[in-house]
Amino acid sequence: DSGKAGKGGSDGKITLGFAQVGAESGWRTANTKSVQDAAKKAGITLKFSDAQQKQENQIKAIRTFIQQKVDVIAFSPVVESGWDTVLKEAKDAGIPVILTDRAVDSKDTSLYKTFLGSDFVKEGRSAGEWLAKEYADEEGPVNIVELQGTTGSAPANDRRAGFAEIVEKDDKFKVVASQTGDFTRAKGKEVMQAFLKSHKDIDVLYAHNDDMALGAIQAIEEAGKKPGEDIKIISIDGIKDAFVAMTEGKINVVVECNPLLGDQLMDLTKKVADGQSVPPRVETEEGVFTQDQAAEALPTRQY
Ligand code: GZL
Repeated sequence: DSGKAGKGGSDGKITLGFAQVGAESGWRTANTKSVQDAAKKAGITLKFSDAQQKQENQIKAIRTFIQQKVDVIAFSPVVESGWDTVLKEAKDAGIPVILTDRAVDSKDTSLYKTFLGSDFVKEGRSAGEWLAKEYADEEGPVNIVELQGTTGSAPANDRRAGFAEIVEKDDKFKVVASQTGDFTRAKGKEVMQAFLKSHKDIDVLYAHNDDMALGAIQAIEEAGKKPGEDIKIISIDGIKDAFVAMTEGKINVVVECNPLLGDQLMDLTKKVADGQSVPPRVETEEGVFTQDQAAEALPTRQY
């Protein structure tokens, strides 16, 4: 065939090439499972690659999908920049691209059909708004340390910006340290250990994801402090382990970031493979959970 994206492979089934970031966090593994389960349910043939959080591996995977003449390509860009060349190659090959979870900073929005995922700036603002309420009656200073997500990634950039937008409104809030923990438990623990060594009076940890918060909790306890009390913790994602930590009083608030994008992705894939137009932006529904809600919500959590 002309290699144009069309009704699908020889068996009439649509083939989707999915280039995943990696397996760095509980959120990511839940996201992968959601995509794989949804593809099966939708009768879509899935070609899946794990880039171990390296952009060059994601670019290689996309090039392989192009050579294999898949019908649609979807991926979660590990960082925002550096995608225009390979996305142009997909466009020239007539293969439509769907962005899931994370966005790219390409100026040319014709390089992808839609972006399905959360609004990370909103998530950052929700984190800041909880903090502002929590300390409304205190004059401060409130010393904050921040564990950032993967450097250059949309969630790290936007969660930082959204949080800063709110806390910068009141100069009692001071971000005394901010560094990447690369969204992993191990790195989150390591960086929190360093924060604890260089700052004696930390009041709050703002972690861009639960895995780094859970790693940091180990460091805080090993330093003889009480997470959730001596150091309040704000986290993002909403994986089960974070809800358990809230029931133990170790995390104070979790801003949900929904990884269960599989079904929506398959619906968009079918439409795009069929040449139908789709909305340029599909935003995921998600909430905010405080400690008092954790026990009741825990049994309902799907990831
Ligand atoms: C957010 C996603 C982030 C999660 C992390 O949508 O890209 O990557 O917050 C994951 O847990 O590693």
